[in-house]
Amino acid sequence: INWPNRILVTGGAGFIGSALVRQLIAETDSTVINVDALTYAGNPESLAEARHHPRHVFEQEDIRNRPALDRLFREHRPDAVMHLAAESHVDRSIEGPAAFIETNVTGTQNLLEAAREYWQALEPAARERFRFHHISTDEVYGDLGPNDPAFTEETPYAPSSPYSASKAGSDHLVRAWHHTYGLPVLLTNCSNNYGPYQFPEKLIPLMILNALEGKPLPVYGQGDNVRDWLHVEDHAQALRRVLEAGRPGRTYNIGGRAERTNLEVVHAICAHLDELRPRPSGRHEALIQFVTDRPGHDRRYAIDDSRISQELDWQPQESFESGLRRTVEWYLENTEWVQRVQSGAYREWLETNYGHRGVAE
Ligand code: NAD
Ligand code: TDX
Repeated sequence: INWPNRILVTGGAGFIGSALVRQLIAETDSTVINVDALTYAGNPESLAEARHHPRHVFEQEDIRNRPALDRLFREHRPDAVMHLAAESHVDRSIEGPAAFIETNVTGTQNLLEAAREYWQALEPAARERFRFHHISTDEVYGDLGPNDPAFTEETPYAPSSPYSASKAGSDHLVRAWHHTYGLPVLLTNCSNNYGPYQFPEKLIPLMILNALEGKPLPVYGQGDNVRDWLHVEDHAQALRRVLEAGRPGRTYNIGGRAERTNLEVVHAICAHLDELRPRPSGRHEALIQFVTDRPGHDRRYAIDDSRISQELDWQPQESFESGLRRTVEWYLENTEWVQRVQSGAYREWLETNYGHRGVAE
C-alpha cells in the first residue's frame, strides 16, 4: 500500500475532480494541491467545505502553461499527480476541436514533462513511491454493436470524436512516458459518470433542468444509443483504490455495470420528476423531442471490469436507480449552484449548439 501525503490534482474544480477532492479532504489525511484553470466547466463552489480546508491548496493555473507547471512541482513537491483536467464535452469538440487538442494532448504532454523532470531529480525512495495517474475515458475504444463483448484493457483504440481522439492521444503519451522514461504511471478508463455538480451540458443534468423549466428534452437520433453509467462518488473511490494499489504501467477499466439506452435514462428522469415536482399541464415525458443525431454518434459503450474487481477488489456501490433518484433530488435542492453555472458561458453554448440542430422529421 502506497498512499501519498501530497497529491497534485488537475481539474479539481470540475465535475469528477471536485468529487475526488471532496473525498480526499474528508476521508484521507493527504494535502491536495488543486490545479485548475477555471474554464466554463470549473467552479470552486463545487468543492463545498473542502474548498476552505487547511489541507486544500488551490492554484489557478493552465496546464498549457509549462513554466507554471514547473513552479507548482517546485513549490508543492507532490508525491503523486492525479490528472483530470481536460476539455470533456463531445458536442463542443465537434464544434471546435482546437481547444481539445491544446488541453488534452499538449496540456498532458506539458504535465508529463514537468512531472518527469521533477521525478528524475527525487531521491531514490521518493522516486520509487511517486505516481502519475492519468484519468481517461472508455470512449477511446470506439463503439460496440448490441451483441459485442464489453471493452477490456486489451481492446484496440478506435476513437470516433475529436474529444475521444484527443483523450486517446493523451493515453498514448502517458504510456510512452512509462516505456521510454520509466515514469511510474497509472491509467484508468471510465464509463459515463453522473451525480451532483455535473455541468448541465451533459445528458442527465441537461434533461433534469430543461424538464424543470418546461423546455423540450432533446434526444439525439432515436434515443437508442447505450451508455454505461457510474455514480461519480464510486468513480472517485475507484481512483483512490488504483492510486494506492495499482501496478505502475498498468491500465484499469472502470464501469458502473449499468447499461441503459438514452431514452430509458430520460424516461426514468421524467418519472422521478412526475413524483417529486408534478407538472400541472401533464407528464414530463411529453417534453421529449427527437432531434438530429450527433455526428459520428457512438452506438454503445460497455465496460468489462474484471481486472479492477479481481486485482484491486473494487466494485461500484451505488445502483443506477437509487443514484439517479438522489441526483434528481440534488438538482432540485441545489438551485443556487445551478443558477450560477447556468449564467454566461452556458447559455451562449446552448444557443449555438441547439440553434442549428433541427427537430427530426
Ligand atoms: P469537467 O469538464 O467537468 O471538468 C474539467 C476541469 O478541468 C474543469 O474544472 C476545467 O476548469 C479544468 N480545465 C480544463 N482545461 C484546463 C486547462 N487547460 N488547464 C487547467 N484546467 C483545465 O470534466 P469531468 O467530467 O469532471 O471529467 C474529468 C476527467 O475525467 C476528464 O479528463 C475526462 O476526460 C475524464 N472522464 C470523464 C467522464 C465523464 O463521464 N464525465 C468519464 C470518463 C472520463
Ligand atoms: O442533449 C443531449 N441529448 C442526447 O441524446 C445530450 C447532451 C446528449 N445526448 C446523448 C448523447 C450520448 O449518447 O446522451 C448520451 C450521453 O451524452 P453526454 O452526456 O454528452 O456524454 P457522452 O457523449 O457519452 O460522453 C461522456 O461520457 C464519457 C462525457 O461527456 C465524457 O467526458 C466521458 O469521457
